[in-house]
Amino acid sequence: MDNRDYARVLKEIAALMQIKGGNQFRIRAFENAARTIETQTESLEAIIDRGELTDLSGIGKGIARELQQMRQQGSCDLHRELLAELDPGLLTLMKIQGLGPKRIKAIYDELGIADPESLRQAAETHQIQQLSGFGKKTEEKIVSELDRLARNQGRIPLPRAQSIAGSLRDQLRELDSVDSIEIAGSLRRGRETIGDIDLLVATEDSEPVHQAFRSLVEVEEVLLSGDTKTSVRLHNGIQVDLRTVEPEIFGSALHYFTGSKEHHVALRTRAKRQGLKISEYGVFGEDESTPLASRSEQQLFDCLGLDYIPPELREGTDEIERAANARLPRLVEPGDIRGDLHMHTTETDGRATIEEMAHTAIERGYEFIAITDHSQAVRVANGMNAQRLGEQIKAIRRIDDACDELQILAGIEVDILKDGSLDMDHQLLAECDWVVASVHSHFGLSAEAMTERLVRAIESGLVCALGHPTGRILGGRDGYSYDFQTVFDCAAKHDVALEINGSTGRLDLNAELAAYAHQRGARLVIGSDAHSCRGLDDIHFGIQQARRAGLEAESILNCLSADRLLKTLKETRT
Ligand code: DGT
Ligand code: CA
Ligand code: CA
Ligand code: ZN
Repeated sequence: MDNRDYARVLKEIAALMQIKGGNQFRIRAFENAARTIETQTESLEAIIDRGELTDLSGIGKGIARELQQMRQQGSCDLHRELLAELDPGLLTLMKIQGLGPKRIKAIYDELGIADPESLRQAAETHQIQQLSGFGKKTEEKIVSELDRLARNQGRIPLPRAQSIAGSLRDQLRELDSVDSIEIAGSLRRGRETIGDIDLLVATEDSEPVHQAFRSLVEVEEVLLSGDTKTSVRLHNGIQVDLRTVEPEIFGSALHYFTGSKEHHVALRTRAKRQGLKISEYGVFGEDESTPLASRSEQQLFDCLGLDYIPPELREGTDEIERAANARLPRLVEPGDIRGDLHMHTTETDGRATIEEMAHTAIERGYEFIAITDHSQAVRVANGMNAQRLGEQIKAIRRIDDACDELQILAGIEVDILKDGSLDMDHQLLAECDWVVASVHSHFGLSAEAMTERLVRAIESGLVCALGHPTGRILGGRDGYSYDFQTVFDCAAKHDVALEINGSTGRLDLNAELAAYAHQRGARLVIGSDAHSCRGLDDIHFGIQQARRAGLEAESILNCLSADRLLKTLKETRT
């Protein structure tokens, strides 16, 4: 979670207490604490980990306790209790502009409304304008706001934005006047959700580029268009900004439009001390007409006396200090990945056979893969019972024997049942080379019960990795709650890897939790969770989140050679 997430939860708590009719001082305290966190330039998690939370103005012991719990569990009891007592739908109502906590309380108290659908009905039948303090205008505003929320459900998941941006980039790259083109902004940094897409073009002749961009078939509406910037909205509602610059300043412009804003603030502060100025036009010393660096990002960082900072680390945390001291991690790269340990085949819900998956893996240059089809508890996926797994293991061994270029491991994605037991005969699990254990049901357990459930699975001694460890659906369902520290520590102790699942709907673990898991000493594994040959590509999203987590190849299990992987597994599973 970043500082904004912590601040948001505190604000929601304040609003929920207001709706419930809580103590005004306490409500004010939560609002003030949220403001303090929002204006912090340092990562709140670093402050929590140093135990310096209560040094911040407006953060007392009580609020500090909630924040620490959020750090450990991703959520806090107070927030959960308030939502359980009132209604989770209230969180959506809070997104409606013009409806502060006081008005939501009035609607809730007078009409018992706590969700957007009932609110729409009440507004359309003119019950809202009859409440004291509400008028016809407010009622109309509520309806149009509900429409806006329904249309644009906030930020776009990274994988979706990536495929749209990639296609726009590839079309524009064809133009004669385009020297080079890059995706910038939060998408280049690999944030898991994207506000809008930013494209940057180097060109000597910008007019035809803007013209072509405005005329793309994907474009619904041109929001603004000038010599250097065009903004459009696509038919799918996504906004795209295109900027054009001269090739001489492409590096500094790319750096500028990649962001983040927080990274820029920190970098400018440092440059100022060195008597330097940074802008999208370059790094400047005394002479403000000729830049000292501007053509490439590498030049720019060289000029500032910094190691090159990869875009994934440009979030304004501690990357600049580390770059200044040659202490940046050597982030894992696609070429470091030697195999993929999470994929499905036609045996359950995949669309390709074992042979087809193996063939694609060879084309990708992998040394090994594991076939991990579902166990029977996942009935919708046609999960395997013990007999089918037995046959599947034999089939995998047979295909592996006939295949010299690739080591194909016999594996399974076994379900972790409600009580933490594994949905498969233990003998057969022991026979598998690789066992991913995942939760696919009973997401609503209490944090305590979920923690016990995961711990029990880890302690079985049969599991090699925990699959998509939080169960969140990107832009959809939140992950289940449990005590991350307890589970990650337990995984570290038992040499069970935690997965960074790259499939487009998940990105799970996310970067923050992956960094935390690493900090707790757990090993990570990056999996595509492919359900087709093409699905193997999704490993890239997992790699990108691992990079945002600051991870190096040596922390990642599937960067080992096949021999070392098998040796490690043998040592840890007996
Ligand atoms: P997003 O679109 O909300 O996911 O996040 P970004 O980071 O893509 O932000 P966006 O699209 O507003 O701007 C792209 C980059 O341009 C941003 O990361 C840094 C740079 N930038 C834009 N506006 C400002 C600004 O007002 N100040 C500074 N320092 N940089 C800016
Ligand atoms: Ca953006
Ligand atoms: Ca933008
Ligand atoms: Zn799964």
